[in-house]
Amino acid sequence: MNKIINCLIHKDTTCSPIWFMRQAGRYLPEFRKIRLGNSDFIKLCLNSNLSSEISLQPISRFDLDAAIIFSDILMVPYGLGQQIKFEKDRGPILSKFNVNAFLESSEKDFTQKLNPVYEAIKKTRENLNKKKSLISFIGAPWTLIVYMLGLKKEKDTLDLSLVEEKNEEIDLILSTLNRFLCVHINNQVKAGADVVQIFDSWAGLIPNQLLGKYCYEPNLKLVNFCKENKIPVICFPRGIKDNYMKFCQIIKPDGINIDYNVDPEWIKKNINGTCVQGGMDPKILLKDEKEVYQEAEKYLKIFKNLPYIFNLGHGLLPETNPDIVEKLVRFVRNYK
Ligand code: 1CP
Repeated sequence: MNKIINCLIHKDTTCSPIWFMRQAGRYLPEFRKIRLGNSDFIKLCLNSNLSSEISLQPISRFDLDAAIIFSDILMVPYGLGQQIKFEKDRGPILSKFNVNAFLESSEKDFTQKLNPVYEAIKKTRENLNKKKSLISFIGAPWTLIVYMLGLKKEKDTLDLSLVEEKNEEIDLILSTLNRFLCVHINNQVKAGADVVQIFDSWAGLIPNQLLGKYCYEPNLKLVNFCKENKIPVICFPRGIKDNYMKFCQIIKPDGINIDYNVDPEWIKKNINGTCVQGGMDPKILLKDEKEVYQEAEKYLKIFKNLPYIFNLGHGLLPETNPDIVEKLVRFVRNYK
């Protein structure tokens, strides 16, 4: 049994397993080299040899307990017919959403379109030490809908009037998306992934009175699907502040990733039994070594003798120096 699953499921508290969100990405020169020759990001995600190689890059460098498959949450809207472009410094741009084409999508076509992702998982699993987890992931329905319908305005605020205007369309999309996300989870697990992380990166934009409908309910359905299929699942409802407590009470995931605005002492008191993951601000990794160790120690101390997976409160930043990542991994490993 590997350390991450032991921690998530059996609540083993004897070690803190470690991995990082965005551990396969732009802070690594070997990733940038591949990216330079592959300007179409979606095509890169669909190149199973390269995406498996990228998933394994951080594993060759650092003593981590998990690989995360190199893919993107937007592969699901892609599989459901939307065109996606990534423009430098602008983030993803999606073609206009066509509700009829979306509702008529077939599971067979979807699986076929995303088959290279599953092939990449197979290849990665074959080349990964059995003691390490292979994490697959999905975007939660709300976060995907934010991109699919372009609900975000400048400066990462929500266009609430658009949400109200599209209320019925969003309801229709939610149930269909849920079905395809379950297919995607299932396909990834069949290919060899042993943990699922659900990224609800824009949950923090949802007004309080709509959290039930757009965050809790869709996450609960997906977590229950994972539980029925005995797949350990970690949720990351980024930015929901005090509602992390309610989220855990309602959804009861195996693991909860906290963001860096969550007070770790507060979460420790308020969610008994759930394995906590992450928390440390990725910006700290741009500071000097001493500060990095101090901050890491803060989390390790607070969660000592509790099921805790070391990670960050969001992904590693592209400016991060890989040497500090290596030092941090060693620090966490040697922490007693
Ligand atoms: O080289 C590049 O320009 C691409 C940068 C990049 C990378 C490395 C993107 C574009 N996606 C990824 C890979 C990725 N995305 C992974 C791979 C595995 C790993 O973690 O190492 C994962 C898990 C994701 C998930 C993802 N994509 C999320 C959820 C996590 C989060 O960051 O909140 C989101 C929101 C996306 C959308 C996305 N993909 C890429 C960009 C620039 C964005 C937009 C982010 C935004 O709108 O701020």
